[in-house]
Amino acid sequence: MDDQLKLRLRERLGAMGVPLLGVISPATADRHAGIHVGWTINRPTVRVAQILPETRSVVVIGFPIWDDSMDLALRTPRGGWMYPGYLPVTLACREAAAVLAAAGHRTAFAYDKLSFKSLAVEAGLGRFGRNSLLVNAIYGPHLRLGVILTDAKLETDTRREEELCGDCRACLDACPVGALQPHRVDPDRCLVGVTLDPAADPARQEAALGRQQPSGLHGHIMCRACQEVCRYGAFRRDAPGWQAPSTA
Ligand code: B12
Ligand code: SF4
Ligand code: SF4
Repeated sequence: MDDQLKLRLRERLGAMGVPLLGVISPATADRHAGIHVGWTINRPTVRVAQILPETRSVVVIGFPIWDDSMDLALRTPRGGWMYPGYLPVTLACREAAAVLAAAGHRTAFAYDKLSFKSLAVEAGLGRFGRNSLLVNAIYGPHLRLGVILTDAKLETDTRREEELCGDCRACLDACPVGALQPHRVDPDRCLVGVTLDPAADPARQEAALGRQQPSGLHGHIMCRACQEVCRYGAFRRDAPGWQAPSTA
């Protein structure tokens, strides 16, 4: 067990603005294999050994979102989409890989092959909110998640059992298209899902786009109504004078 290595990961990623980092075992991660990922992905999540056979630890990180620019979806010249707001968490995953490689360890990334929200719950980063997102008591749902598999044996973390949502249903009521059932989003209704799905009907896509904020660039700010109303993440990223929460 390499406690120093986990500490080093926390320090290096903390310096990049990553406050949330948890570790789970491959066995815990594998409990969430076989979940069907729908939308444009349309295949089940896999066991970690199918990505990195030597996996001994699964590192889950959460990167806070605090600015409109991090919710951008930009049109690529060839008509696809890219998401600049996912760059920081990608860079943080690479930094984690660099720290682990310097200690002689192998790493791999997961992208859409694992259920990130389920793994983040297992790693103690937060709980499933009714908005179907991982909700953390400090950062709310305003997070991007990253997962790094490694052959390093790191100390594992545990789930948090505190109930966050209580009787609240604000996100369910806030969704402009009724895409949310408690803990579940319908990707065929969610404005984000409809807009970014290349197979969606163009007229529905156009209508969905019209309901989201234009960015003035070649793109738009993705809908986040179900995040904005959440009582967690009280730092309110759009509030004047907002200051980054401490990375304790
Ligand atoms: C496909 C996808 C989408 C699709 C479909 C979403 C979906 N079904 O969850 C669409 C395009 C609609 C979408 C939209 C968005 N997404 Co998205 N998406 C994904 C992706 C690639 C896969 C998720 C998925 O479909 N999993 C399959 C489903 C069935 O599994 P699951 O949601 O993990 O389901 C488990 C839980 O729901 C749980 N569960 C279900 N009911 C209940 C009830 C209780 C009580 C409990 C405890 C658990 C529970 O059980 C399920 C099985 O274990 C992930 C990345 C990843 N690799 O995980 C990002 C991801 C989930 N998306 C993310 C984000 C941020 C968004 C958007 C805000 C858009 C954006 N700015 O990027 C919106 C939010 C819409 C919403 N309210 O959920 C983040 C979530 C961060 C967070 N705080 O949770 C992720 C993790 C990407 C990332 N790297 O950060 N997304
Ligand atoms: S992102 Fe918008 S459309 Fe999608 S579930 Fe949340 S509020 Fe509804
Ligand atoms: S808005 Fe309310 S119900 Fe929805 S995720 Fe936040 S606390 Fe839970």
